Amino acid sequence: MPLALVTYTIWFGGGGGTITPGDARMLKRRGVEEIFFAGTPLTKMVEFVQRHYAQPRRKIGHRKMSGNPNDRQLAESLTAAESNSLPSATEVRQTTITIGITGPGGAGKTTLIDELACRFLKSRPSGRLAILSHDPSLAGKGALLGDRAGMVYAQDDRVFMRSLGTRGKAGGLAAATRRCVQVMQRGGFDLLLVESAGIGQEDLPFARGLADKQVLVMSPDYGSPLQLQKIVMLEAADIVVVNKADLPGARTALSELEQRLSLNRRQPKLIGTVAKRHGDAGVDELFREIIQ
Ligand SMILES: Nc1nc2c(ncn2[C@@H]2O[C@H](COP(=O)(O)OP(=O)(O)OP(=O)(O)O)[C@@H](O)[C@H]2O)c(=O)[nH]1
Ligand SMILES: [Mg+2]
Repeated sequence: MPLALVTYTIWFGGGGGTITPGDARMLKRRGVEEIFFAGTPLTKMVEFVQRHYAQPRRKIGHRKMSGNPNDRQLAESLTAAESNSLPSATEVRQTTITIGITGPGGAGKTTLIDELACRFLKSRPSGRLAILSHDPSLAGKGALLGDRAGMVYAQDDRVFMRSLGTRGKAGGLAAATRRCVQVMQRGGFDLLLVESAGIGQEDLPFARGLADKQVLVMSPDYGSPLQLQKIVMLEAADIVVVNKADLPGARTALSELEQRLSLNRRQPKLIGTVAKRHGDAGVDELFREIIQ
């Protein structure tokens, strides 16, 4: 799959052979930094990203970009928030519904978020959605920031997406997350979805009121009921999702989780989803729950 990279944004081209060498020259004149043609090994793309972007953040250049005209300003404010050089802003009453989405690595958080983006775009014809994703920073190598790569609906002009490296902070978020969330909440979005990096048993990424609702996404392969006793996030989640409900063991997982959650003082909603199946009824239910 051809892949184009610009500063802070990875843009995708079409399938193999869609971008010709002539197109590539034109795209580069318009500010795209690199085109990887079909057949380029992933390791080469990762090496390019690490070589060019695992540096201290540069100021965003004034390139022509598509999307909402305020998006570039927002991107610059987020860069300032990440470097802690944002001037303090007056508090505004924010109306953006903010949803924290967390869970172990690979549970399907990003796939679910993209499906939620699809439902948002359909149900709110002029609404705007923001997504803030986190990826772990590997010591000395920067972060892959790969969540965008698998997303389709998040490429829409009514969706603003930003990825953050955790920069060595444990627990699923970055030191700058709260500042970045506040910047995005001031951006006039109807809904903000914050995806944590993959978390462990002890983590509670959205503590201290960072999100209006917290969603824990698990896959059926968490282990046994004993493991469910150790996942602290099960006490804090407003919604618990068993994604990959198409896999063997999903039914058992749902009933074990139902039992586990019945011990909670507060009863979270439990939903089974198949995020990789377009139009899944479980994802519809999740969408209804988060925008309520
Ligand atoms: N079988 C099955 N696979 C799924 C489902 N949803 C997602 N996947 C696959 O699971 C893998 C991981 O999905 P992601 O959405 O990247 O998971 P994630 O939780 O965002 O992963 P990290 O951000 O790396 O923690 C991908 O290969 C998806 O295609 C599902 O409902 N069923
Ligand atoms: Mg992800």
